[in-house]
Amino acid sequence: MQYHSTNSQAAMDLEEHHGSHNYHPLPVVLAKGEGIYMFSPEGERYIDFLSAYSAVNQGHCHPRIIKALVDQASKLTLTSRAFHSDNLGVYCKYITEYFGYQRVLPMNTGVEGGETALKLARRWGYLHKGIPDGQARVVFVSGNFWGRTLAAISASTDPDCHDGFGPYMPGFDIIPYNDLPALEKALQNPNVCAFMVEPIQGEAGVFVPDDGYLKGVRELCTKNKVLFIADEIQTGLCRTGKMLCCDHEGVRPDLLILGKALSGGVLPVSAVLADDEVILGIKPGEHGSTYGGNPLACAVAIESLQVLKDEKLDENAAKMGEILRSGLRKMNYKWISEVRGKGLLNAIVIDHDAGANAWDICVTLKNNGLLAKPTHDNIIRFAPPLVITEQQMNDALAIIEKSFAQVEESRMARS
Ligand code: IF1
Repeated sequence: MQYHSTNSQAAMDLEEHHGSHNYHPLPVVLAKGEGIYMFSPEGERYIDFLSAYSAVNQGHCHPRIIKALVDQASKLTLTSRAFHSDNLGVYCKYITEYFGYQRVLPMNTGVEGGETALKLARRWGYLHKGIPDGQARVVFVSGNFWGRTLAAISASTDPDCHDGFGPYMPGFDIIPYNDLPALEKALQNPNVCAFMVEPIQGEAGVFVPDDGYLKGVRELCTKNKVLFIADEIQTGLCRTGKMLCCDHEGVRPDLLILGKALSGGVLPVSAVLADDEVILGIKPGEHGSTYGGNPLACAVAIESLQVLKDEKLDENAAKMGEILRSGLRKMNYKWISEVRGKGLLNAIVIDHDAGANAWDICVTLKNNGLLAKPTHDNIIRFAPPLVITEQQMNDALAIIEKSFAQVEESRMARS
């Protein structure tokens, strides 16, 4: 039985002819991952500057996480929640003490975490805020991204995510991001049960809100008896230089959604953390998932979280992020209109009118051994695994500098 293509072109051809076309990948094929690197079937080495959208914060195939996976996989992978396992309770205790919440509801993908958070919030609104049944509303911000389900795209303001999939989920209000007066106004509606927001907007293009925004969100939600739901699926788990992005302002959301690097990029694991009043609103049989809280996920998630702490990946992300942004800011090409980010969640904004194209830049970077991908046409996200060393960061900056020089050279040749 053949499990892999033997060469890159064959791999791409098979995908083209037999797979769906819901992505437009960069023309590169990977066969092996190790730390910050991925390798093609032909053995070419690439520095990963996307980290599977912040799912491999601990680096590809981290030995401790793989060991936890293999050990557990050899014992018991799935019981379903129809029965108990010998490690779900251990995981629940570990993760709730790790983040300081009373309880956790374990799910699989990030969007299932978001859906779960919204069901918990609506239920809380009916049970504890006196919202009339079926009238609960949730406030989101424009530019939000929390997945691809019909509820998630119902909240989206991005036509590529939203359009052509109606009818949409009712009960959602949209306000501008980073706008506390707009939030204060929206929360005057007594039927609002929750405000869901990313502490830094990832997909929208790494939008970092003003200092004080998260504190303001916390205060307004408390004042108006509205649940503050922080979607830390991309910003959490040391990515922005703190364990949680909310930690930069010392705020504690009422519901914390985690995913992606919760499993170190090994299998889908997500979680919603909250206290009793919120999480116990859902009774037995009212919510769940076949794989939610499976023994394999529990074992991998414990080890993935422990690695973050043992290797101090929050501090490394903060330090390496400073080096990355200052290095990028020295590359002052006129077609780079902005460099922004926090920790190792960064992006550069490309000014296409100045004669450079984000996709072409990413192809040039790929040809020079670094993998990144544009988001929203003109924004390139730079988000390497948090295990990157200073030497490796300098190597990456050298590749970026070389690539940008090549882009500039071809731009000049065209002008
Ligand atoms: C794709 C984007 C990133 C997320 C936040 C929830 C989810 C995501 C903040 C849902 C997922 C992924 C989805 C993936 C590409 C990637 C992505 F470009 F789509 F938007 F990271 F920015 N909250 N983001 O970022 O988690 O259900 O995927 O596990 O759909 O193309 P999921």
